[in-house]
Amino acid sequence: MATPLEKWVEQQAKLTKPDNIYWCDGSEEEAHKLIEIGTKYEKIAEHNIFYELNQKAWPNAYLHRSHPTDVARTEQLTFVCHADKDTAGPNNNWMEPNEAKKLLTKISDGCMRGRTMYVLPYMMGHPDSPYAKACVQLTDVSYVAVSMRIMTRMGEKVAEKIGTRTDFVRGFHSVGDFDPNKRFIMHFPDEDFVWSVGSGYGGNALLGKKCFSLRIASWLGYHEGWLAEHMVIIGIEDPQGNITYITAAMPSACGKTNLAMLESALPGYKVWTIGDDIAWLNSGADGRLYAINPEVGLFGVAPGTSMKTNPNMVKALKADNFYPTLFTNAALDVDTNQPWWEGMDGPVPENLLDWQGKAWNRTQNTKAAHPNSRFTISIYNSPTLSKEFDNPAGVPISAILLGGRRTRLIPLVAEAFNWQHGVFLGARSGSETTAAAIHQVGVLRRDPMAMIPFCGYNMGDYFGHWLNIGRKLTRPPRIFSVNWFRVDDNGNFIWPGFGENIRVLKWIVDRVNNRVGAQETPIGLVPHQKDLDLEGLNISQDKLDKLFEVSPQPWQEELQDVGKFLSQFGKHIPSEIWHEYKSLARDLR
Ligand code: GTP
Ligand code: SPV
Ligand code: MN
Repeated sequence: MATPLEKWVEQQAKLTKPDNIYWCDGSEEEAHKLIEIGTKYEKIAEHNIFYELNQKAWPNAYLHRSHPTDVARTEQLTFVCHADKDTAGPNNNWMEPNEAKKLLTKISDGCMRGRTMYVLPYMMGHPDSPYAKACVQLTDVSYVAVSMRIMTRMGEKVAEKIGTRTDFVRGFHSVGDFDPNKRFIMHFPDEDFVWSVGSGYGGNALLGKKCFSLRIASWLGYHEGWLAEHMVIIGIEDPQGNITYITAAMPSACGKTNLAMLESALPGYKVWTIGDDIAWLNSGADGRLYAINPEVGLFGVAPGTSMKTNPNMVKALKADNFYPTLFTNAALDVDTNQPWWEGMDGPVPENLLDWQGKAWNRTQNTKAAHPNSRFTISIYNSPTLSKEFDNPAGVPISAILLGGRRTRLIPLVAEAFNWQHGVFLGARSGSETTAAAIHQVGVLRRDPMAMIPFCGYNMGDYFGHWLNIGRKLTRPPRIFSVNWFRVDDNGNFIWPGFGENIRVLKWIVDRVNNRVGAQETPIGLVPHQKDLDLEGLNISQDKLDKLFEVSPQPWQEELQDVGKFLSQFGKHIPSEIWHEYKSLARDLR
């Protein structure tokens, strides 16, 4: 008798007609076999799927060049198919589920012809965690199979665990023919099912990540009383050896991975990594909020990564890795066979191929590495991995940071007055868009809690859910807004960022431990400058003042934009949010 899992695989194979079906066991040998196949026999556009890099300088590392149209998430092609549009909310594209399936059935018919269907059983979350979820993804490309093995706990044990059960999360993925007109990333939240065709890119194709662990999981959390968030999880160790755990939500390409692996510029402080992208948050029996990272890999932005900005990541990438490391759409230094990207240490190599494999030189007005080029690496390679990483209970959270990329207005750091005020602070957040998704870059958009592309249901209800979670917590984390990206009149970042961000984290740790006071402004509590350790930094007083300035007029304009955004959600916006909105509008007058 076939199990429900076997039946499902068979059904999908009948539709997509692969030449072979291969059940992955998740072993190291298997990963190498898949890499070999991808290196020798499989192509995307004109390139083999994997290309072996200099193994001495970058052990176990391979370069992958994606289809040129397939370099970032495609939010306009991403749908959340609830039974009704109102449940999906104005924050999501929506299609009626049966209509969506009809469309995808047509597109997927025979799409795996000539290919192998890989069956990937994996867990999101530590298997001993009550919140862990057993999942199975099907895919027709070795790159995705190998990536999923790095990013998730993948292996045959998961298939055994599923056994005859029906309640596993299903992900169907095919790269199809990469035609953007036949590219869709569709979510069926009521069936724990994701169906993605036409793209091999990270967030579109590694279905355990944004698709399941955020869009579907946020909907599960809404019903089950927990939160799935686009957040870093770190422990901050102070010179006394005490560790304070925090999470931080920041939109795509706005500094999460760098924060997660921060090398402290302040002596005695150390940051321990638990997660760099996704946090599942549950209330604990002690009235505190606990966080786990459902992933086991990092899918990081390459450009800007260097010994100066993120030495821990460079060490992780260069370590003799047990798991393979993949570089996607990086440039290639022909003379040394090493990957390269803008912002890497050292001089620009003489002989570069750009991310599409074409000869490149620095007189060209283009980037050699794609601005959204990435690396995929096991979190176990990180020299900063927390000893709590595999603790299935998670870590208790003392502070939640809500950040964004704001060249103007938003101060370096501000603390919310309380949980409700903090939820409003998150709801009014915005960020300037980046190359992580295909759209115009550098445009301000509203992005509450960094979840606008990832909240799997009506965002108005999501704010209500945050408020409810706060009511359950007797010792809620404090909520802070942070912004590393404010610029001066010449367009240069005022704050040095990266390892220096520890100075802000130190203030936050001091606040949650009631060691320092703060200054009240209409938007929240900002530091007394004397309480910020700025020793050794060279920022002029007027620029420093700018980092904390709260001037009413631009804030009133911001608030108008926020009001317009929130109004779209109509009756879904909780009255508490409008209450906070009005009280800020009043205080700014
Ligand atoms: P996703 O993987 O898309 O979720 O991105 P992320 O939020 O993890 O961002 P990441 O840390 O990869 O940083 C994105 C870009 O911002 C990189 O080019 C970094 O070099 C840059 N960046 C990160 N932190 C800072 C900072 O503190 N200051 C400045 N100026 N840039 C930063
Ligand atoms: C993001 O865009 O937020 C990422 C990359 O972390 S992806 O996994 O593609 O979503
Ligand atoms: Mn991310």
